[in-house]
Amino acid sequence: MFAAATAFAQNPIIQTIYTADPAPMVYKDTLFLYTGHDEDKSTWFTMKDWHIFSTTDMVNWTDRGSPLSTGTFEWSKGDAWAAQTIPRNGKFYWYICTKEKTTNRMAIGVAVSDSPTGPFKDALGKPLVSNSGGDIDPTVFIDDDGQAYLYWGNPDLWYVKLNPDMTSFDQKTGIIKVPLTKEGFHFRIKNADKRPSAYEEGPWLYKRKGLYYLLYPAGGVPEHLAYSTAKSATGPWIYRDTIMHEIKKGGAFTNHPGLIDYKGRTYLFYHNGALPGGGGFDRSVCAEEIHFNPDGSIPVITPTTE
Ligand code: FUB
Repeated sequence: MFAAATAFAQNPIIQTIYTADPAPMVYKDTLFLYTGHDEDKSTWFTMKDWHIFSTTDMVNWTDRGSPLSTGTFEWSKGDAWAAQTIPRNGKFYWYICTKEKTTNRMAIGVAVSDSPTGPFKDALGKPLVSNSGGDIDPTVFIDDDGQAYLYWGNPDLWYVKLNPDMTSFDQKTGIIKVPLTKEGFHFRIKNADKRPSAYEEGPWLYKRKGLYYLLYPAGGVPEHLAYSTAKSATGPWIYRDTIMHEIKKGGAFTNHPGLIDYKGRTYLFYHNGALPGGGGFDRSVCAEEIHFNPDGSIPVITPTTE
């Protein structure tokens, strides 16, 4: 048994279903965890809905059900991939990616609710972004000056400045492609001829003491987690280091970061294949408390299930 100061649920923190692509959100006293849902043993992702869990102590988790599925979006053909929710103006905006019927490519949509647990409805009735075909893994961030940003993408990394309504973006700035330079995202060794950097997908934005952190799965398959930092939410990004090495146990070849402060501590959420029967398409969400180094860098985190 852990002492109270480090009390923590056993990883994987959700043991009733397979979950993936964790996106934590703090609202009032509660940490809400928005996840994807891996459904069965297959040779590709079988994901039809998104789920919500919540905790107030990082030990006991409450299942808040699944108030959002690909069926919520009339324009979706299927695939409930990575997503993230954020509160603003008394509403909750859940940015998702799913396959668009008309293009047969992934696109980004947004659902809205008056409550963190739903019911959610499609805010637009059409995608918010249908851009490159690599429109997956949206992450949303509101800076201290109130400007909201949406980053996403695989293999390219894109962002927009969201308007205050959170369901449209600044058309003057448009959709910006982030330059994937060696300085920002570190040169990858595997498939170096195919991609310019280690950045893969699943970006997550976080700010601490005036420094912006961009976390992301990196390095091809199997993915590890890495991060870059910048002095503004739009970069330029400087590559820092690996946060979590490739997870060998369980066979999950993807990973997906979500970093958040809660009750004076900082937690890294990620996923692996550690639940019995788990694997690359049957993943499970885990969390680790992290402690920044005095210079603001993030140490390498060892998953407790390794
Ligand atoms: O869960 C489906 C996809 O796998 C996500 O969109 C990626 O981030 C990877 O985790």
